[in-house]
Amino acid sequence: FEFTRAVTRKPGASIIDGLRAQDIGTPNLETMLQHHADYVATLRETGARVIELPALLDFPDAVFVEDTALCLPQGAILMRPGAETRRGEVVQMAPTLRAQYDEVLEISGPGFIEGGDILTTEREILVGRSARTDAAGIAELTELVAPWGHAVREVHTPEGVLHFKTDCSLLDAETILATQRLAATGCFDGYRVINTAPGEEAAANTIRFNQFVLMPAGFPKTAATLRAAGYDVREIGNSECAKLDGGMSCLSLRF
Ligand code: CIR
Repeated sequence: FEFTRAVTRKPGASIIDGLRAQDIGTPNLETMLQHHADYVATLRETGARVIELPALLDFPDAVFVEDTALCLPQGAILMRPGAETRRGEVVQMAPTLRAQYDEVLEISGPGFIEGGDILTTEREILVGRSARTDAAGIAELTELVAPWGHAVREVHTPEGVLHFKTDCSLLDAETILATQRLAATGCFDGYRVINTAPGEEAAANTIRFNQFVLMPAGFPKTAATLRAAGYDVREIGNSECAKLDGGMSCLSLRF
């Protein structure tokens, strides 16, 4: 959770066409831009360098850069999104990562995998199978990261949940914030787990970025729990990204 760099991409007018499981309203670009600026400023406040890429109007979900790659200390791996409309975002991200890393590998298929299904902890890489990430994608990732000394463990994303990390996030070397429905599967046995408050499941997607935990605003019970546990919590507006099933982790690549 200690990072010197992050990559983000500005939301553009086409976000109104972004993918969503359920239509709960059209995202407002102005509001999303404000939230996004607040997010980027908070990352920068930690001293990290944030590379902000321009909006990509041809790809309505391109603001959710996390799904395009997995960034590890040894190198980056370009993903192969299960969502067909998102596959082209990877090519758009590649040059930025090639400029930052000596080694950039890629998932070439036939499997699929999206960054939102991957939780990297100090000891392993957890990958949730989901509607976007399949066994073949996970198998290819496992092979690619083995020479770098990383072990991959396949887990399951709960039914009806977009990505594994929609329901969890890493808070520190051994602590994970998770919804009860995900923690109940036992996938975090051996870690310390803090549960989101009942009714605040959407607070589970946070990021620990250097000294801060960035979490979506509007989940006071979970925020209070995290503060009581000693975390320096920053609440960022997420109302517009939430309409597209997006949250704190989706908005950046961190390394
Ligand atoms: C999608 O359905 O792909 C986007 N609307 C949301 C992606 C969220 N990304 C993430 O959780 N890493």
